[in-house]
Amino acid sequence: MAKNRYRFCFGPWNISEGQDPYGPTTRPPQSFDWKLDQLKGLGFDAMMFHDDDAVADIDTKSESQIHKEAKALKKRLDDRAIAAEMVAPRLWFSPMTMDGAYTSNDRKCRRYAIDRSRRAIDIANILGTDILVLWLAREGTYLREAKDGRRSVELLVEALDAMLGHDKRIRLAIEPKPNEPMDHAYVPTIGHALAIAQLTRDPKRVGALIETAHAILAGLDPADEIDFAMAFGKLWSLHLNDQNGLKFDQDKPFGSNNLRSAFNQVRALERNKYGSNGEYICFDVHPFRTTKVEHWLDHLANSRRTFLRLVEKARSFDEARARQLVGDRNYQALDQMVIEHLLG
Ligand code: XUL
Ligand code: MN
Repeated sequence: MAKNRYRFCFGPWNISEGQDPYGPTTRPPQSFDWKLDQLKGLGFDAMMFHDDDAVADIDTKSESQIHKEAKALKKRLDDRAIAAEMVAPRLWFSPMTMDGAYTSNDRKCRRYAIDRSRRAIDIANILGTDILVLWLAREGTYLREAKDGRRSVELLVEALDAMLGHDKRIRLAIEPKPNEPMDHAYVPTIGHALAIAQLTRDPKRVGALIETAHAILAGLDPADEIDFAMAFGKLWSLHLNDQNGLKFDQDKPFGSNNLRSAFNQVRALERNKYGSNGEYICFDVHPFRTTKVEHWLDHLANSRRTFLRLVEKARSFDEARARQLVGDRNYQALDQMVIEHLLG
């Protein structure tokens, strides 16, 4: 396999139990330590954390208790030589985030969201990462008349400014998603994320995370989203997975639905040298609901394997011949060349 600079990451939620809105779990829960112990053997280097993956029941704990538990986790990570890739405040479970977090119509709830984000930044510091991921799960509406869209942009900027002010080194990576759980989200695409960055007190420290499935849900080509973010030097993290069209967020294994699109995502990462500043390839993938316990980790191993095989495919693609065909405007031959290359 070609030598490569890539390092890999997943989150504890990616070893999930199979629950969906219409039925219970299909696999028994596993402990966090067990998940941590699987990571290296699967060829992974880092774990990503929601704030309450790092410190359970975070809302019930004092600041000093939170710091103490985060330090204990850091030691467990160090003992296993596992890095923390990012921390993300989970702003979609609490009753305080029922109607949005930073854009809630209730001032007390907005205050809660900002305070919790500050605590998540402290945890990131302790775990040794400067990346706070913001998936803005409930920043949107179930019905448009419920919120003022212009005011919501101002509230988002206020919240980002409070986070940037809390810590001079933290970088905010916004993870856009157009819908689910909301009808319409306020930050559906990378363009929205990078535009909102410009309104903050320190645009240099506000960037983005692209998730394949989220881009597809927005009707966009994930490879174009990657090129766009990287043209601004703003792709600081990545959630590769797959998605079969405009449905619920499926988080399928990378390449599972559209191998050609996966190839083009890898090509975009290759041409932009993603990873050369230490960025990780994270797989935000879930096992199929039907998965047996003994096959529970295969979606992670398979996503990584498919990714590395596509790196080889990207590197062995006949670029000179492709340029010739582009010059000759012979896109029919180019199309077939890609198909033949993927078929091997
Ligand atoms: C939701 C999603 C999240 C974020 C982290 O669709 O992708 O798991 O990646 O909060
Ligand atoms: Mn994600």
